[in-house]
Amino acid sequence: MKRTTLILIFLLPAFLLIAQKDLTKANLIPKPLKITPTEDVFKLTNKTVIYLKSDLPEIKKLGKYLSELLKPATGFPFKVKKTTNLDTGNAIYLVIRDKAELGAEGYHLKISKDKLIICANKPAGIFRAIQTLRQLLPAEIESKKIEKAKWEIPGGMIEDKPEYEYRGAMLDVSRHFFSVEDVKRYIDLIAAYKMNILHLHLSDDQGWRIEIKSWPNLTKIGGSTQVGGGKGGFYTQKQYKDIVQYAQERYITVIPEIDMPGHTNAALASYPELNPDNKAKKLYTGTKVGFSTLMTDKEITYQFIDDVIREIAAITPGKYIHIGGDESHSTEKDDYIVFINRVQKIVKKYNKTMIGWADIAAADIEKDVIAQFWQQIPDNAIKAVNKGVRIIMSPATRIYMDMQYDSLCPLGLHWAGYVEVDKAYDWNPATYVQGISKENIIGLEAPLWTETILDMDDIEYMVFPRLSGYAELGWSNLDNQSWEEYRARLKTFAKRFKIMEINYYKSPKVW
Ligand code: IFG
Repeated sequence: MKRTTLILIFLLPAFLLIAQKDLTKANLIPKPLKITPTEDVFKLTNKTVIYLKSDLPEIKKLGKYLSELLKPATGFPFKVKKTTNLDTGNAIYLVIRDKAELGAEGYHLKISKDKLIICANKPAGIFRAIQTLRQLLPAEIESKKIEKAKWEIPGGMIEDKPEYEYRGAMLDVSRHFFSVEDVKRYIDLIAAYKMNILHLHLSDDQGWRIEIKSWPNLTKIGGSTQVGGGKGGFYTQKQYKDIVQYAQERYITVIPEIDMPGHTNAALASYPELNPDNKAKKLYTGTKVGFSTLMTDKEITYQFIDDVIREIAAITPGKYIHIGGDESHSTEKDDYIVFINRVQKIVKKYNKTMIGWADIAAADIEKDVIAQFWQQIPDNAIKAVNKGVRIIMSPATRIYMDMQYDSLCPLGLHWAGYVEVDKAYDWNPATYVQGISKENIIGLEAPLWTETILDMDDIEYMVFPRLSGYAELGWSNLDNQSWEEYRARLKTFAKRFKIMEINYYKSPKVW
């Protein structure tokens, strides 16, 4: 055997050891803004204490969240204590400090031999930093039972903050209904990648999923089935508030969508008076789109919408309400414009900011409205930009998670093309559409439509591993974006997905 090979074989273990110790070699997704390594190593031990340096009430919850995250796999107690100084040995410090340059979600993570200091301008920054800390530890940290692993973190400084303020994932709970528990699992999974928006598609032709006390049949009848004829379901307002609270504790804002005037068969099946012939529609369990419309010329329609938006706004602390507006193929264009213009006023009346699929650009939308780009042809989104409206980038050709990975994929559709893991990652929202530049973009969102998605395993199969790439496109600076470099990081996440029991797609593009 050649001398050089022999030398390499002997040096390899040492090299691997150094690699483990080099913070810049850590496999982090989304990629942080700046990493400066040192020679230190911070070890978690059964003596490690979590110290809180802030009098914000939320800081205690964050300490508890971190302690509960680290305890199961290590078996260490991770006591949480208040402190006023930063020099009490082997400790993790959560510190809120006025650092305007870090904004709402930025953080510094400083790792030395006996101290790990997480510092942020706002509590959300502490939460985002904790997601980075999870990935700096061996994948075994995600285990719910005690694991043998080196609980060590390479020393240095991570300075990080997001590119976009809106980094979302959407779940269509209308085509197929998903339990509160499934939605909470979805929230946990997207939170681990620093997503900060959960858009819930709560109504469509096949199902109405949110209790409206003034129109009870919407769930009694409209929530009673789903695609394929299953029993459907719905969230009581109490359950919806529970989901909102769970998301809020992870610094994720819930955005409810009531799709209108199209995609409304479930509502039309619930109330005869919403129909032109005063006859309730039949419940629909197929997957066609564009065949339904509310009566845009009848006052009862706007009373209905006012009641729905009033009740949903009252249980939605986030500033956005999504009114859909897509595929209204059964609504006359002029009627559609009148309708959207009136709905816009209703949303404003309840002090919320309106989001709509970019189809709404046909109407006289105001500058504070947000349009969600989704179609293969970007005309609507560009029209919205020309009206001074900001854009959520959700091009179906890249970020629709119900698109099949390839022609063999057992789930999903492919009307917008096949989206393998490389195609999902290898684009830049800021340059993807001529005429939509970075300052027009509030952020991006990955929708999962569920015509073909039946349970949590199906959700996880379509969402992972593509979601981690979308999270990077929304959080990280993409100046040096490279599929090959990202792929090498993603490849190491298989172990983490397995330990988190995520039913991810083992893409041949990665593994
Ligand atoms: N388009 C429809 C969705 C869903 C989707 C499936 C939008 C905005 C096709 N509207 O995407 O309801 O059916 O890929």
